[in-house]
Amino acid sequence: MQGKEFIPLLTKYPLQLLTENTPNGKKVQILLEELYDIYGLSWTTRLIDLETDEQKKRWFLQLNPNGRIPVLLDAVEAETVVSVIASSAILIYLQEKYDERNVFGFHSAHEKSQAIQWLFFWHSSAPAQGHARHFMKGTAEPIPYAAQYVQRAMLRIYSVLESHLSGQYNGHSAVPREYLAGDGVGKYSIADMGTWPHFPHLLQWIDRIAARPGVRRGIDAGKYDSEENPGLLVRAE
Ligand SMILES: N[C@@H](CCC(=O)N[C@@H](CS)C(=O)NCC(=O)O)C(=O)O
Repeated sequence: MQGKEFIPLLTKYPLQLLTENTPNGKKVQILLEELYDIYGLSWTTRLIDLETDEQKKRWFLQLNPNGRIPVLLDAVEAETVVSVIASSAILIYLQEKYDERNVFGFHSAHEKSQAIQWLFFWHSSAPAQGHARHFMKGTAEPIPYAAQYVQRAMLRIYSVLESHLSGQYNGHSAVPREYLAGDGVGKYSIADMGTWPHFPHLLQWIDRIAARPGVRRGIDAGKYDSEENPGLLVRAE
């Protein structure tokens, strides 16, 4: 999108992020901070009050007709400010333009495509999370069929991520992946940044449980894995 009728305030700085600390805002905030660490990238942050619907006002709709954050404004030439909308598209734009060494992206076409595939996967799945919240908790009267439908849809989406990360379909190796995109165990990239912020409670829960000494010991392969402890195997004669 090419912005024309700009409010002077918005053209003052070369790179600006209009955001709020929501999952879609966070993913772009994270990439900007990562780019700062690697390249010293600087930008201006502008916070949008979603409670008062600032994002539905005319000035904002000129930048993003979808009336949602995040929006990235980039002054590409003296008189031209580009408005980039849709969080995953912003991640791709920033990575392509400001991450020259591909620290958060990939050199090879197939790995680059993997990152885009997983960005698309989550971008198209994320709205289902909102639908699930609505039909499971937000309706005045319970609608059991709808609640069950959206819950199943969400569980299916989570199971796709889980099985991808588990590496179970990686052929013989079945090595768990560390990141969503990239060969082998993968590499931290925009695909992870685009997905991770949508799981704040789940992640805290996983970390909280995983940090318990009893849990660490209770899942210790050195103690409980039959390959490492063949002496503990029980076999019927
Ligand atoms: N597909 C859009 C969704 C953006 C979105 O849903 N933003 C939310 C905050 S996470 C928002 O602005 N909500 C306020 C509203 O809908 O008016 C993207 O990825 O950028």
